[in-house]
Amino acid sequence: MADVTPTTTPAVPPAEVADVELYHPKSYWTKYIFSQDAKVIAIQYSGTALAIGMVALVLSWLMRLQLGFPGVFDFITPEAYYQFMTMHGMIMVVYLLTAVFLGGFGNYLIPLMVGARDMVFPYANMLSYWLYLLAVLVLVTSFFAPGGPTGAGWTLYPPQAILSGTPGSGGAGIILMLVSLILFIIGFTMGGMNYVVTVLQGRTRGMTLMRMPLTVWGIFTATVMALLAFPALFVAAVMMLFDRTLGTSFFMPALVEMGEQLSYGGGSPIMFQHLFWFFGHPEVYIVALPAFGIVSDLISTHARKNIFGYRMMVWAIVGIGALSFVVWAHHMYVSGMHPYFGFFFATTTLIIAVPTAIKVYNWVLTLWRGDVHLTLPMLFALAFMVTFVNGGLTGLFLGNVVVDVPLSDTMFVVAHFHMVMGVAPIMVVFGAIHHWYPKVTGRMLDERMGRFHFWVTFIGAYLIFFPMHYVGLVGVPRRYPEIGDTLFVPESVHTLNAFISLMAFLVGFAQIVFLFNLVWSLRHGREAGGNPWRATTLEWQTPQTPPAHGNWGKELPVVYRWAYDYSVPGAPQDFLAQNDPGGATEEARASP
Ligand code: HEM
Ligand SMILES: [Cu+2]
Repeated sequence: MADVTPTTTPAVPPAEVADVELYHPKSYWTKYIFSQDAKVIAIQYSGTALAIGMVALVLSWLMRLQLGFPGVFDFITPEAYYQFMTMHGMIMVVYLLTAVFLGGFGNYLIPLMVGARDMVFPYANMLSYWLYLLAVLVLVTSFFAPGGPTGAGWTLYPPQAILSGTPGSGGAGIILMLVSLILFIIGFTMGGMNYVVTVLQGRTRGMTLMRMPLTVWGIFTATVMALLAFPALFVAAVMMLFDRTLGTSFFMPALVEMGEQLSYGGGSPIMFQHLFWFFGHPEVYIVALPAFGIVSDLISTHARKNIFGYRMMVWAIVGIGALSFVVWAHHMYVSGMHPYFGFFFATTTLIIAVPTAIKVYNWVLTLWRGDVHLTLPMLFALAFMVTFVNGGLTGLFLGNVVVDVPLSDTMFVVAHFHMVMGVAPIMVVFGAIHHWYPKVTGRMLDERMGRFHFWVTFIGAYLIFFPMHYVGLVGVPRRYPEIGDTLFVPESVHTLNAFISLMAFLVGFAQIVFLFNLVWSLRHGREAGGNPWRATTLEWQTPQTPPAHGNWGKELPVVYRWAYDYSVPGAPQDFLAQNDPGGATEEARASP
């Protein structure tokens, strides 16, 4: 083993902040509903995100019904298709994945993993959830608004997003979408501020930054990124709202619609694209970095091996986070930009492949000769690695201007981003839920339902999205509800489309089994005990499971080592928890 544990510091540094007096809930309402406990807020965030995610899943079925069997289902008009598509994309990216990784896992894991009693600003943390819920409700309202939800595509490009030809532009659809995003961002900022300050100021004694589990590094870096990226979307949403309601022209050029000169003039639609993608590209990594961190910890724990190259992993996370702010215009190669400009963005895009590849190598080297237990968290982590590398490889195609231009706006793009930021992070969400469910509930998830769910979802996702690359390569455009008997489209595409749709239903069904498992195991799951995976990180060392209010009882834990002391020779249990002072094993470890 090349990588050795940083040795214990001789004197434990004093705590960075004094132990705080927590808010003590006095009633059922303040304990479970308007709770300031990060653990309760985490469950609220996750539950809401999974619920709205189910809506997005149903919308994807409706789209697949239309694409697989065009003309059979009359109620899916082209307008409805665009509305389903827009809501599906936006919900999946923002309201499900961002919310579940940061609001859900972030809230639950940060305080526990760094040895804090709670987040630093619990009241703002509570408000964060309620604003998120409000944002979700406003979004859902748009389904029932006159004219329905917006059908502008999840990118909401003006001018078309607010022009009358687009579904949801005349009524309240687009307005509700923008208001919902604005609320989401305000809510997220309140939570995000908490995650950052808690990591920087709330760590317990001995928990140096370079001893934090990679899960915390991933969520922390993603939060910093989100705090920098969401403001771009925020101002874009506010300006578009003004364009739509007050008649300003931030993004609106002079336009003639149906022979009629509109009152707009002088604005720049391309400016919106820049603002949107300045948010939109980092958004991919806001979802991916927590996934990277979590996968690292899952692999290490379930292979009983220290993570390979911990420091490199930390710097790769931070490096990817920084680089992803200078690649956004690779989404705009066909916007008419100057080719040299495109060259710059292609270069930065390909440079990101370097730290990303480092991470993948380190995961593989962590697994290499490990004692790999094929538990469900491990299976999902492996599935993540496969799908992420797969999606990353097609990203190399799309990152190059000359290859992207013919592939742009084809189903190849849809296949690419579903692999890399749809399937891959969702695998981590499932793996993480299987891993931490025992801590949250005290019980294990049912293994048989879990394995059924895993295999159907993993193989099924490939059967959905792999053929879609081919559909795109032969030229089928994205965002088309129907391609009809277009000359260049071979018969095989129609057959595949039907096949893909059937697979989408199969995968969807497996998700219902997963949700059922979550509820069923609450009462019938096997008792988990405090540390069923024999893991080293602090959340597994709490005096109670599930952890009680304030997490740690009387004394905060003291940290003596990093999070990856697995298979330690001479250790009584094969691992040393972060708060284990060790002792005799120290020499054993020094001489491998
Ligand atoms: C079984 C799972 C899923 C299926 C069957 C599915 C299906 C689809 C379909 C049919 C489209 C429309 C393609 C088009 O006409 O251009 C689409 C778009 C999209 N999906 Fe998914 N999807 C799934 C999961 C996800 C997940 C997990 C994400 C999270 C990132 C996601 C994000 C998106 C986005 C961002 C769009 C683009 C919407 C737009 O073009 O405006 N999808 N999906
Ligand atoms: Cu991008």
